[in-house]
Parts: sequence; C-alpha cells; structure tokens
Amino acid sequence: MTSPDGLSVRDVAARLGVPSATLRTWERRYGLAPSSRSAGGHRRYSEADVGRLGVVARLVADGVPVHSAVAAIQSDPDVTPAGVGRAAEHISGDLVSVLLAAAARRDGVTVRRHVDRVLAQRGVVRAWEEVLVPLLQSVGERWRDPSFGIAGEHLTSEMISTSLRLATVRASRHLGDADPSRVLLANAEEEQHALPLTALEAALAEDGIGCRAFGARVPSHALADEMRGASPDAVFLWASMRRPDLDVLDTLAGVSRQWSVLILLGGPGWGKNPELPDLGAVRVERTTDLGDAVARIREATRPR
Ligand code: B12
Repeated sequence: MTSPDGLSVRDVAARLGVPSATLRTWERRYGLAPSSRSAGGHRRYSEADVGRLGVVARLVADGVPVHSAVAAIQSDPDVTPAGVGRAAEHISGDLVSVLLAAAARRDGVTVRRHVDRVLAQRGVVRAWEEVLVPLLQSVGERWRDPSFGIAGEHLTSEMISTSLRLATVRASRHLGDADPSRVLLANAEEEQHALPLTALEAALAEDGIGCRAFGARVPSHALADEMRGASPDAVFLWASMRRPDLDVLDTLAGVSRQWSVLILLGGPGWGKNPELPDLGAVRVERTTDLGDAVARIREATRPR
C-alpha cells in the first residue's frame, strides 16, 4: 500500500528485491532520485519512480551495465516494467557495442566476462539470439577494417567459444544418464565456422539433452561411420559457407535407412529454400534458429 506521501527507500528495496544501499548508490551515481522528500528530509518514491527503478533492476539482473540501463529509461521515460522488452532491445545493442569495443582493443577478458554473465542470466538460447548473433554478424562486417581486424574476429569467437563450453560443462553436471549417442552434431565438410554447433551443444545441455559434438570440418564418410555405430535419433549439420550440392545427405541417408532419424540442416550455407531430397524414412528438415533446432531435436529424441 502506498502512503500518500510515497514509499520509503526500505519499502522500495523490499518491493524490488534490491538492497537500499544499491538504490542510494544509483541515486548518487546516476541521478535516480525519488521525486520528493518528506518534511524530515526522508526519500519518498512515487509509483512512477518505483516503475522506472523496477525497469533498471530488471535490466541489470539481465546482465546490462547500470549506466546503459539508466540511459535506456532516460531515452524513454515512460517505459514500464511491461515495456521493458523495448528497453532490453536498446540495451542488447549497447552491450554489442561494449563487446565490439573490447574486442577491438584486444581485451578478451572483458569480452568473456560479459558473455559469461549474459549466458548465466539469459540462458544460452536468449543470450545467443539477443546478443551473440548480432555481435558475430557485426564482427562479420568489421574483420576487413584494420581497426578491428582478422585478429579481432578470432579473439571474439575464441572468447565466445570458451564461455559457451563453460556453460555446457556447468549444465552437463545435471545431465545424469542422458545418452549422448542419441544426437550427433557436426559441421559440413570443410566448414570451419563451428560456433553455432558449440551454441547448440550448450543449449541442448541446458535442456537436459546430451549429444556427441564433432566440431568443424567433419568428412561425410566419417560422420556416416559414426551414424552406423550409434543409430542416433537426430543428426544436426551446420554450414555457414555455401554448399555446392546436397550429396552429403545421400551419403548419410545411405547408412540410416534401417531406423528413423532426423537430419537437421542449419546455417545460411544450405540456402533459404533448398530442395530437400526425398530420402524415404530418413527425414531431412531445415531449421533457421537455435531455439527451433533445440525444439526439433527434443521432439526427435522423445521416447516413443
Ligand atoms: C567467427 C567467424 C569466423 C571464425 C570461425 C571460428 C569458429 N570457431 O567458428 C574464423 C576466423 C575461423 C572464420 C573463418 C573464415 N570465414 Co568467417 N565468419 C565468422 C563470423 C564473424 C561469425 C560466424 C558465425 O558463428 N555465424 C553464426 C551466426 C552468428 O550468423 P548467421 O549464420 O548469419 O546467423 C543467421 C542464421 O544462420 C540463424 N542462426 C544463427 N545462429 C544459429 C544457430 C542455429 C543452431 C541455427 C539452426 C540457426 C542459427 O540466425 C541468423 C539470422 O538469420 C561470420 C559472420 C556471420 N555473419 O556469420 C563470418 C563469415 C561467415 N566468414 C566468412 C568468411 C569469408 C570466412 C573465411 C573464408 C575468411 C577467409 N578469407 O579466410 C574463413 C574460412 C571459412 C571456412 N572455410 O569455413 C564470411 C562468409 C561469406 C560467405 N557466405 O561466403 C562471413 C559471413 C563474414 C563476411 N561477412 O564476409 N570465420
């Protein structure tokens, strides 16, 4: 219940789950002051003040630096906790700029620290889609620029890779008896872009699904041999670079006619609407984002 002259700092702290000391620090450093004071000089917060602080608290909990969260509410003073999505969009953009600047000055520790935090706070799928994909796409536009450089691209992808693997290791502790041979992840032949596979492995682990991940440049015959040995439910194949043909699918299908398997294709290399061959019992599907890939693999591995 709000008293007529507003809430005290303690009330606001309790409501938002943010310590009073933090609210005072935000006031001192970022000007997030209550709109009034009592006759005795005590802070008195209106519902609108609490709403704005709630947005900042939510964004900070999502891994956004405080100064960026404050900038977001200042650019849109009417933002409500319900409208935080718009502010988060602004902030994710801001975080991408922070990460690009860190990579440009070769500060890998800062890149990793932010990526670790975003992964822990948003989960792998949201962190990948909201921050890491926009970051990597910006990197893809910058590597020719000497102020960022090829080394900046390598450093960024190494840091992301380390953070994703850490997330996989953390989540794998809860995998228990999940059988990793049900799902195989591999890159197409000669394909070096392995980060999407690393992200998928981490997202699956978070979802309680184990897998065998073979990484970059897996020859089709080697993957076919693995399929023969494991009879998996799903095989995910990533391609960033353009694939000249879909022969690989015939190779994989050749060994998997005996059981029901999903071959899932991800990445721009397969083209927007590839004509997928009819391989009988072997299902070949195209997926366009990480969340969808996890959902299709989950479905394929569901006990029947
Ligand atoms: C990191 C990186 C590298 C790293 C890879 C390290 C690693 N461990 O993976 C290194 C430095 C090794 C590298 C090498 C090269 N790279 Co490179 N690289 C990239 C970069 C910056 C990110 C790659 C990535 O992870 N992309 C994944 C996501 C972020 O991007 P996306 O596929 O476009 O995402 C869309 C969808 O696929 C979907 N999606 C996103 N994530 C996921 C996940 C899943 C599971 C699913 C299903 C869908 C999905 O959502 C997005 C929106 O639609 C891209 C830029 C880019 N835009 O991709 C260039 C890029 C892919 N590279 C490129 C090139 C040219 C190369 C090199 C040939 C460079 C060279 N001259 O040596 C080499 C060799 C590549 C090879 N033979 O395989 C080009 C490819 C252009 C093309 N299509 O022909 C790009 C696009 C950069 C550019 N703009 O020029 N690269």
